[in-house]
Amino acid sequence: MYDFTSGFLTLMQQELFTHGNNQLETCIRVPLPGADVSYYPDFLSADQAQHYFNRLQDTLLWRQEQIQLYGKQFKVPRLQAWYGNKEASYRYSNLSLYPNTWTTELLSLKQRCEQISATVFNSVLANLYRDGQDSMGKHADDESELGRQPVIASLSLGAMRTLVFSHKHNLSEPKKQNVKLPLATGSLLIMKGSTQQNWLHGIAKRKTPMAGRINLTFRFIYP
Ligand SMILES: O=C(O)CCC(=O)C(=O)O
Repeated sequence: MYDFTSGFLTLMQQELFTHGNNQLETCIRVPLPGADVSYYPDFLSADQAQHYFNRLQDTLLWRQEQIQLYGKQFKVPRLQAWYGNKEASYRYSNLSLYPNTWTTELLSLKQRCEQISATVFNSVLANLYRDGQDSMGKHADDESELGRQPVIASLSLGAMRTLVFSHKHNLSEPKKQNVKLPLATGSLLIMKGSTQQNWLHGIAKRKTPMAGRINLTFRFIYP
């Protein structure tokens, strides 16, 4: 049984089930009201996770984008790369991302994520957090091109970082409403159903020195 040691998030339902290849997969349902979130701690072995981390760090076309907020330009506090099918361009925070062509590694990870989630993806946003100072502000993946109830498969590689969920509507005691989920290397988080309608999520900065982390979020973009 896992306990993510935060707020009300103590009761986890753990399931073991098999896939076509007869591999046993541990799945933990994260009990967020009005959300559908599952955590697979051992989606990749430690060796596989290290292999993919190195390959993706070395080969993806990383960029530090600039976004405009309140009329000012800011550098996004992490590196990013967008890959996918030709039709899958993506807009957020006044930023337009046009897809690079799939790499072998991304295609093979996409296939594994599709199998486990029984979903088709046509794109992936890769984020490289170079150290604890890199972060992602709280947001919901609720852009119209993702559809009303998107399925998002989020794969973590490298240093452990904590994903913080905050409820979008119940803000009476915001701190208490935060649910923290440490994401281990090789783990997969699947968000679906009404998760993006009801919850924000983000990665906070950390003061302590830490190694790099890559996160991949596989998505389906409606052209
Ligand atoms: O790095 C993470 O785990 C979060 C990534 C994320 O929220 C996103 O790409 O929208």
